[in-house]
Amino acid sequence: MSLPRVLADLPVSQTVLDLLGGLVELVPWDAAPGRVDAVYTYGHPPVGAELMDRFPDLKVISNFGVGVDHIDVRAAAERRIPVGNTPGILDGATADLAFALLLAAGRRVVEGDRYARGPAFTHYDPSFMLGREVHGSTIGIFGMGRIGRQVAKRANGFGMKVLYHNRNRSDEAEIVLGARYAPKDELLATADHIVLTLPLTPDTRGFIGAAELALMKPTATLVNVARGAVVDKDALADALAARRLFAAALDVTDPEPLPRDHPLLTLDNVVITPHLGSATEETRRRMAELSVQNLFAGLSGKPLMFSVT
Ligand code: 8YV
Repeated sequence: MSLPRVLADLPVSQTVLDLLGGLVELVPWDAAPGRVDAVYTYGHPPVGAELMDRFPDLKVISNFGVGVDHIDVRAAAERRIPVGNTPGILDGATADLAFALLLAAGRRVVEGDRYARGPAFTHYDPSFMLGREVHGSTIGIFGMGRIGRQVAKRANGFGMKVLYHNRNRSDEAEIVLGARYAPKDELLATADHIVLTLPLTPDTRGFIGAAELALMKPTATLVNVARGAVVDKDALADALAARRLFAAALDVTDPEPLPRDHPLLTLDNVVITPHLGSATEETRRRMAELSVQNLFAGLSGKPLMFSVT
């Protein structure tokens, strides 16, 4: 009997290859129509209805990651193809990175590193490279899901006042983490540090644009560990260049990478990381395990560990 054929968004990591154990045949993304039993994806390129129709034998789409904005989930549901993802296991790592970025933006860590390595650093100056305080300040979190709650937990440790905005109120955020729900505009106008942890959906595309940036304090920072398209990158570059915003830290951009001539890449008050939210050995290992479990479950017609369909 031939092995199940899995269309894979290459390169597939060695960890995933080991977990697959030679039990499937990986076929490249641009494979010609023919028998394909599953799709294994890392968040890019898109998985749309056309691809599903090109491979009518699909039994499962398994995503290495929690965000499935690149998959047409409705088209998959209509075709009864389960879509697996990896929620719950990457929240801590992603919240850690959000905090690393918040501290980096507020305290000018990356700018300072660049400076300390260069010839301009000749002596200590007490009025030099002043940042914005993190401890005791107000954090505003857009998106109070699992990752947002982990960010709030870290904010508690820093003695921050926590505001959040979400489609639904979160009892856990309010009762356990002491977060206060705020309308979008109030959160924008009040927070010293804003962290985006919300999924990309038609409703959240361009969620932070020129109007929202104009509401933020000029002393505020913006951290995005969600998806790049949640923020209007041109409006953000304008605000940062004009110092209408103190700093931004972006783990995600739209597109990734940014076009080499984009103004965000030239500004000192921006920190950019290459989509590292879940990038620790431990978390990536768990993501590999869960995504492969989802894949094998779908291939054998069993319920997935985690499915969004
Ligand atoms: C992944 C992520 O690294 O889970 C997500 O939604 O953004 C990251 O953890 C990404 O999906 C690419 O694999």
